[in-house]
Amino acid sequence: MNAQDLNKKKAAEFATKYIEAGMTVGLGTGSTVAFFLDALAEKNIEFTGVTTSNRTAARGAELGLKIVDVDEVDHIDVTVDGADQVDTYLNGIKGGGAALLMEKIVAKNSNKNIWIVDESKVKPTLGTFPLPVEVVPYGSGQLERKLAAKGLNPTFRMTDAGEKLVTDGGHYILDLHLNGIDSPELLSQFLSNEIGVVEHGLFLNTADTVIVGGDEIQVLDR
Ligand code: ABF
Repeated sequence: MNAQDLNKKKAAEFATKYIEAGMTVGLGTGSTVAFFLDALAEKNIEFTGVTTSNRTAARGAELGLKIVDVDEVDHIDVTVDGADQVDTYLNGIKGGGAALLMEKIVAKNSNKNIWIVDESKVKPTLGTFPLPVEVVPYGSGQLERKLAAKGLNPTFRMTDAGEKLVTDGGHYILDLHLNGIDSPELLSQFLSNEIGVVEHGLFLNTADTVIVGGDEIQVLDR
């Protein structure tokens, strides 16, 4: 296992300390969360998991975990998810796994949000990781041209087969290749107001705690 995966595993295993029997737990998507699911299964903690993607639901079922959809629970005690980039304000970029829409729905319906990341994800400012934007297929070509004209360098997320990736929600992803994001708040507002944008990967004021896996575990609280 390489150093990055080891650090992901460390953060994931540390996060199980926050899970108590009987909790409803939002489960994110990605390889760090996969380590978290494995660790939870090993601890045999009785909880109800709320999924954020078909992949997480399938993995949870393989592990014998109780996994439901977000509308099957009346509240979510805590959501544990990964991230692609986190800044010093605990704002983040998510969606590298193309699950940002359901992840944001679950996160915004959670009493507490914990992100588990390896130390390579933590940066002084956001933006060197391409910003995913989930868009309605109809009109996405026009939207791509508009975002390109704004200098946001959009590219469609493609599958290995060379086709536009279709998310669990039936949408496309435009990744914005930015050198940095001066004002995440302004960019978030701009994108949210664009017709055809379903959701974007700027998760601002969302994470309450970020667990960073490295030589030592770091716990960053908002
Ligand atoms: C998911 O975790 C996505 O939002 C994000 O892209 C991904 C990070 O993946 P990994 O844990 O594999 O680095 O929540």
